[in-house]
Amino acid sequence: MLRLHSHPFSTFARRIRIALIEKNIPCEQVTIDLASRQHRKPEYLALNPYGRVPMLDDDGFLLYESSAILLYLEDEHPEPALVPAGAKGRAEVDMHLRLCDAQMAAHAGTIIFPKRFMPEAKWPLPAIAHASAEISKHLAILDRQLEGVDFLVHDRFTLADIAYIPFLQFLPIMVDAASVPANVARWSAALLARPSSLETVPAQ
Ligand SMILES: N[C@@H](CCC(=O)N[C@@H](CS)C(=O)NCC(=O)O)C(=O)O
Repeated sequence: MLRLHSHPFSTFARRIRIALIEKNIPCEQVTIDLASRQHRKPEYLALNPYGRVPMLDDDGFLLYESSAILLYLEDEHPEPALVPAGAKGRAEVDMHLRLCDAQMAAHAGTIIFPKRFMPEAKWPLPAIAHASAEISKHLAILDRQLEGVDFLVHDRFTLADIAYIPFLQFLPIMVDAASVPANVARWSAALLARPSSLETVPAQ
């Protein structure tokens, strides 16, 4: 039996919840209460020594890091395929997963966490401005890659798109809306309108 340890507000866990829905994989959801620091308790650290969500438990096989979990689910549940067949398609998906983490998620955290959970007076404004500029640079690159296509890899919906969805949700608080390039805006709107996205929209 699959068990996903997650939290409804977690961007990284949302990637997995979307993939589970897209692949129609039954999975028990265990909420780890981040607010009460359940993720730092010895019982949870014994499962994931990094004390983060998501964490997948497949009959005792424990896996953390959302990108690794996405690829594991793909291998274990290949239909419907969310990675194109062949070395090139898989490598491109892997490249985008890593770039999403390095160029988007790393900076998004600097903005999303304070803006969602901290009073405005405590927002680290210089760090937020830097992160926002870095995200804008990345969006410009994505925009060129999305010219004339609907998805990042081989013009079909893949794990690469899923990895971005939780962060695209917060684009309006990360960059000036008017500065979102047209192809990214089109891609983002379509991804956020998918039933799997709508079913997993965080309450906050
Ligand atoms: N690189 C990790 C990041 C996971 C992560 O940072 N999760 C956040 C929630 S979105 C978390 O557990 N934060 C708690 C903490 O770091 O104390 C992944 O891709 O799974």
